[in-house]
Amino acid sequence: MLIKKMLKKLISFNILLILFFSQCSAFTSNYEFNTWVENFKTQAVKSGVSKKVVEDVMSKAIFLPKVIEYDKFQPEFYEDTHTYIEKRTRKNKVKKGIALYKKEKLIIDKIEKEFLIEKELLLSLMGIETNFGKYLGKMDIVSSLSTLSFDKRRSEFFTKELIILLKLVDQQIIDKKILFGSWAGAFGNFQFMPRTIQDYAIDYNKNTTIELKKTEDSFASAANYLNKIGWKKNTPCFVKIKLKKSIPIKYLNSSAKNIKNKKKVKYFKKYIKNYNDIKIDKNLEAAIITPDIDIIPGANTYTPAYLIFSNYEKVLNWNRSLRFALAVCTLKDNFKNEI
Ligand SMILES: [Ca+2]
Repeated sequence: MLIKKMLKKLISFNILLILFFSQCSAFTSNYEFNTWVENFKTQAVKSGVSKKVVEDVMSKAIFLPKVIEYDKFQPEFYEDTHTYIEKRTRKNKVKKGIALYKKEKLIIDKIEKEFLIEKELLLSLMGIETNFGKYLGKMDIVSSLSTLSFDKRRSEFFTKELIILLKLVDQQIIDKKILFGSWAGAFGNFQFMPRTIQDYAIDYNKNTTIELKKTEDSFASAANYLNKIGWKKNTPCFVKIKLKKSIPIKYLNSSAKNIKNKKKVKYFKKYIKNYNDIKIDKNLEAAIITPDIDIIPGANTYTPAYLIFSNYEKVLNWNRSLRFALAVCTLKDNFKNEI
């Protein structure tokens, strides 16, 4: 009996200890986060944002643990290519995109002509990013970006994004009341990060504000972005290929960060089983990607494999994920067959 009682006491004491330490660590991380906010505010003022805007916007910044969880668990890093593409390019998505296009035909056609960007590509990006404006994200972007800046892994990148966001508020390009978006700090129908807004977003309908949650400004801004980074209308994005095992491993890219070993398509002829079925200009510059290597445990080295072209790399500029770019170009082609 005595032993039982002692054991019970010991267990409840341990629970108390655990509670005490978890409170302590929450307190420490809150304290550390608040210290980070104070340092950041000084940095933001130094880089030219008015003190009033810095104080005003940053006063509401809180640490969001969920953001770190989302960041560590992105589907781009664990879903195999086939699943990733299939989930994002279904018939239902095509149907929804066509309905939107029919409703906004005049403006979308006008933007396609003016910026030389296929409407199918614009619809595809909007469909994949936000399911045509349905999932714009409800996160407070200032807190998302603050959390990711406070976190050590990509602090520099997100700190820069946050300073740009404050500048956009300071210059009255963005209204601070509408700063809700994705966990990663992206905003609007096409999920623009602050730097993308700064560099490429436009007030297309000239009513003095950039409205990235409305059709006119968001489509024109996305088209302007793709045009400026060099998307070439009516040229290919990627082709699926069947590789021979004789291909040297050095030609297989599996990282979106740096596409290596680009050659003319005809150079790869001896390594591609279905070469004669590929109906594209064989003098185009291409690279080979095998996106499942390194990500999917036990993935086959040679399949799936794709020849990718300059346009594909423009979509990587948008979002540096091999699967994302494949899904965008696949959905774009699905639209092409329907519109
Ligand atoms: Ca506008």
